[in-house]
This record gives sequence, structure tokens and C-alpha cells, in this order.
Amino acid sequence: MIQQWWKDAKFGMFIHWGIYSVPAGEYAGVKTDNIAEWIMHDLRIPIAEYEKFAASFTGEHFDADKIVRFAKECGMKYLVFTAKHHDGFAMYHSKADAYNTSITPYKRDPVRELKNACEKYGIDFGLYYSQAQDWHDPDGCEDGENGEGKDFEKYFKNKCLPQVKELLTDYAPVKLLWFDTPMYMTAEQSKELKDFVLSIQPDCMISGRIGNGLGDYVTTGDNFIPLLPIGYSFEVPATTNHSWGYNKFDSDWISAKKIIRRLVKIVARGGNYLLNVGPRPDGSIPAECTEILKEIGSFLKYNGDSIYATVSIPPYPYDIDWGYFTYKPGKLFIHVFEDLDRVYLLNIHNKPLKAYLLKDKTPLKVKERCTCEGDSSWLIKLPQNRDKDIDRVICVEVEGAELEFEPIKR
Ligand code: JFZ
Repeated sequence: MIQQWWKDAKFGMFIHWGIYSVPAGEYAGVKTDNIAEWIMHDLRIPIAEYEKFAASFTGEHFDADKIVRFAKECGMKYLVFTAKHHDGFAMYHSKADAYNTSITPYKRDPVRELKNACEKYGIDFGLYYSQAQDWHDPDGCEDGENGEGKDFEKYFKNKCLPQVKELLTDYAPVKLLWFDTPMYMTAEQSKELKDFVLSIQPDCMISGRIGNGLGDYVTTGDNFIPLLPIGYSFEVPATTNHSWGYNKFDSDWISAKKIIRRLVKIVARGGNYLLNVGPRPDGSIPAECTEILKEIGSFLKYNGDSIYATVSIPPYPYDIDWGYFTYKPGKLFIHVFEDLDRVYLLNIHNKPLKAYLLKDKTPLKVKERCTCEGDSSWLIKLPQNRDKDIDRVICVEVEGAELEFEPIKR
């Protein structure tokens, strides 16, 4: 069931870390042109060859405490870590399957370390688990194969369910299980998995990609932001470059400005944003990525009230191209992306009581007037944007618990 902590959180950290970070986008002199964690599949690397990457997985700079503290400083409220990706390698000390971090020189258990750090810093803890695809298990699914000669039930009962059980019991409470790519799973299998999770942890949330419409919310395609309210809670998973797992060639970083504005857009439409980091095999995170996250953190430090615990609102009847609205009972936040010297708005029904720039409380005046056509209007003059803020957030305290837009009159 959807939980309030998740609805209020809005912004989380996704971590894709596994032995795919060792080849980091290149195997035997061939570069993959797809996301790096798919290299085993895309370059047809034989299991015995791929297993060898475990020997170079050193993790000496992996510091769960530092990562979680950093996520918190950047304004992230929850964390989702890849406990097992499609390559079948478990990133924790699994008793159900020996193919896990114990066999690497790193040896440690990052699920344990991240869980402890999340508890320490008050970050809600979630785990990613590839429930259908497993390219290491002879009976796991693989994209593009029809499963001939495979006994999926065997994999499902002998690896998937036992590992899910381990995760839910040894690292409890897991607040969110992020299942992925449910390919070929029947409705019965998705239902069995869901019931199994809930029998162990009734409060555990389940991502949309458990399959067959059984998730607690919709997981959209990467960076696909719904245009209109879809009637369900949703989460947009996304990267800061292209790949989820570390890819040494992927230097096409997305600017913090773009990411901050995407966050605002997603939150304005009622969704959550789960933003990825892909550590190197030594556990370090590329500086380009941490710089982007820091900038988002400095925006949220002063403007977080316009993001966290906001609620979805009806669509504004006009297509404004300079920003977005977010709302929580009694407070309308107007996000201004452009260097406007005034904001003029029609058809907001609620009475404005008080207005200010959110980041420093600079008082602003809302001039109310009825247009010749009888529409209500607000005029808010803005001071110069000396700091060149990516998003200037105006907070207008309003009457009424619900935000109401008046329909466009004929
Ligand atoms: C999946 C994984 O295959 C990928 O490696 C990564 O973990 C990502 C977060 O999730 O990739 C997907 C799955 C579904 C869609 C897009 C990428 N989709 O529905 O558009």
C-alpha cells in the first residue's frame, strides 16, 4: 500500500552498483552502446567470463555513511540500492546464493552498511531486486529470449523468493522493494511475489515494475513525465548522464538546472523523482555527479517547503511556459524559471493573504483585480534576479485548504 512517507518524500537517491561497474562500458576492446549494467547481455559475455569481474570489485572507497549523509545534504529523503540486478550478482551476503559480494576482494555487505546509515540519518531505505531477469541462473529470464528449455518456476522458487525473504528479514524494515523488468511473469507469479513480500512485511511498498498492474504506484519510463494527472501516484526514475551503472565513457552529464526544473515539473504533477548515482568498482562516485547533486541540494535547502509534502493539484487551465505551481494546504508556490520582473496570473480562486520569495522571505505584494471579462487576476512584481536563481519560488499564503482554479469563461 502506498505510504505517506513516500508521498511526502518526492526526491530519492537510486544507486546502481554491481560488478558491471568493473568493465564500465567496455569488454575485450568493444564499447557497449547501451547502459553499462546491460553489458553482459549486450556483448554476449559468457557467464564464466563475466564472473571474473568479481575479482576486480575492490570497493575500497565505498563509504555508506558518507553516501547517505551526502544524499541527505542533497535533499534526498529515501534511497534505493541494487541488491541484485539482471546479472544475478547479489550485492549482500546472501545465504541463498554464493554469487555475491563475499567472493570479491571487497568482501563486505553494502546492503547492511547502507541500511545502518539510513537508520542513522533518517533516510527511508529501499532495495532494488531484479525478480524476473537473472542472466546467471540457468532458469532466469533474459530479454529477447523466449525462455525455451528454462524452468522459470525453479529459479523463482529457488533463488528469487529465498533472496527476497533474506532481504526482508535480515535487513528489516525495507520500506520499498523496487522490482524491475517483469518480462514473461504471469499475473499469478507477480501476485505470488507481492503476497510473499506482504506476508513478511505488510508495510513494504512495491514499485510499479512488479508487473501486471500490481505495484503500489506507477514507475514511468526513465525521464518520462506524465503530462496530465494519471489518477495514480507515480515515480520517475532517472540518471544524471545516460547509464545507471558506472560507464567510463559516459560524460554527457545533465545540468543541475535541467534536473532541478524536472524535479519541480514532476512534483507539480504529483510524482516522485528517483535520481541515480553509479559508483565505480572502488565505490567512489564521479565528481561530475556529486557536483550536480550538491547544486540540487543548495536549491532544496532554501526551497524545500515548495517540494516536500506538497499535494497534487488540478491542472491550471492555461499553458504557462515560464514555470509551475506546487501546493500544500494554505500555501501556493509559484516556481518562476525565467527572469520575469512580474508574474501575472488569471483564474486563481483562493484569496491571497501574504506573499514572499521563499528563499529569503523578501515580502511581495499581490495586486488583485477583476479583468474586463470578469476573471480574477493577480499581479506580483518581482525584484531583480541578482543571484540568477534557476527557479525563483514565490510563496503565496492563501485562504482555503484546497487550491481552486476558476474555469476559463466564455
Ligand atoms: C531497467 C533496467 O533494465 C535498467 O538496467 C535500470 O536498472 C533501470 C532503472 O530499469 O530499465 C528500464 C526498465 C523499464 C523502462 C525503461 C528502462 N521503461 O518502462 O521505459
